[in-house]
Amino acid sequence: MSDIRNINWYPGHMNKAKKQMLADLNLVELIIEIVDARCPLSSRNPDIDRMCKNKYRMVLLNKADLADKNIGNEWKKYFEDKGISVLFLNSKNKEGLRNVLPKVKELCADKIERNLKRGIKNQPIRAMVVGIPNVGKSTFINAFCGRNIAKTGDKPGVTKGKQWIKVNSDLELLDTPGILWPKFEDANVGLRLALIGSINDNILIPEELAGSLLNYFKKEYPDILKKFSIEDELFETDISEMQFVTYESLMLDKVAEYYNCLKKGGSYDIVRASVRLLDDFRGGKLGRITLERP
Ligand SMILES: Nc1nc2c(ncn2[C@@H]2O[C@H](COP(=O)(O)OP(=O)(O)OP(=O)(O)O)[C@@H](O)[C@H]2O)c(=O)[nH]1
Ligand SMILES: [Mg+2]
Repeated sequence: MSDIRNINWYPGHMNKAKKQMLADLNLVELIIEIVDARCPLSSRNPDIDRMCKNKYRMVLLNKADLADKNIGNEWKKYFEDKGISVLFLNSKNKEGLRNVLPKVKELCADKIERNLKRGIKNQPIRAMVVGIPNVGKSTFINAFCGRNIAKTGDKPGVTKGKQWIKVNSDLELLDTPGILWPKFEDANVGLRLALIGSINDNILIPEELAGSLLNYFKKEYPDILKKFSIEDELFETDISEMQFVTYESLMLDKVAEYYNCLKKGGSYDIVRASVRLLDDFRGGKLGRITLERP
């Protein structure tokens, strides 16, 4: 697979968004960081701890409906061991949302008390919602405040500018555009972010992503391969004499067969099959899948 580290994907608006975020940090006391529960570490901005010192912090593991439940508990422990509060969420159907406000109040209790002592009333906690593209920041905000106020979409880069949203008299949220970092030290991080849809698909090669996903299934979720009639025997095929054939390409043939993706002459349409596979993975149709363990 070509190295995702070499992809030049960093669009200009990301640089702008990062500068904006640094400026806006002065306006808030709480950082609500949204990550994708399918890869909670890869989907965290590595700069965030450095940028958000001296702020109250919470991490929401969103899209928990798509992630593997068992591994989720390992992640919870991972963050709590670091002293970071985490909550699991499904912002799409509002599961887990009612735990958020009490957690916010608990985290910011001393600030609320200090205000009361000083006689400052009606001063809401101001929180910035941050995270990489497409993790569900805007969907969370809409669900949380019960109004469709922030624009959402199933591709990265939907939110272009910041927007203040009043949840109630106690809390105001700042929706921000997703920010990615300019380069991935670890190619697997880039791969996971591509798989969850945080990198623009236009610059990615679907067959490569799909091939990597199938390899991951082979290791971690072998039952999913069975669904595509990819049996163990396939990996015993002697491909040493065959041109352009890899185990990944053999698996992709099976996937194309399963989805009935054929070209005019009857050969497999691997690109279309790969896009279908990625869509089904992203939409949770292949089951609850987590891409990394603590
Ligand atoms: N299954 C599932 N889908 C979700 C959840 N939260 C958000 N989504 C979907 O994820 C996609 C991205 O949601 P957005 O809220 O636009 O994401 P964002 O983080 O604001 O993205 P940018 O503004 O591009 O940075 C949309 O298609 C949402 O419907 C969730 O908890 N579960
Ligand atoms: Mg958004």
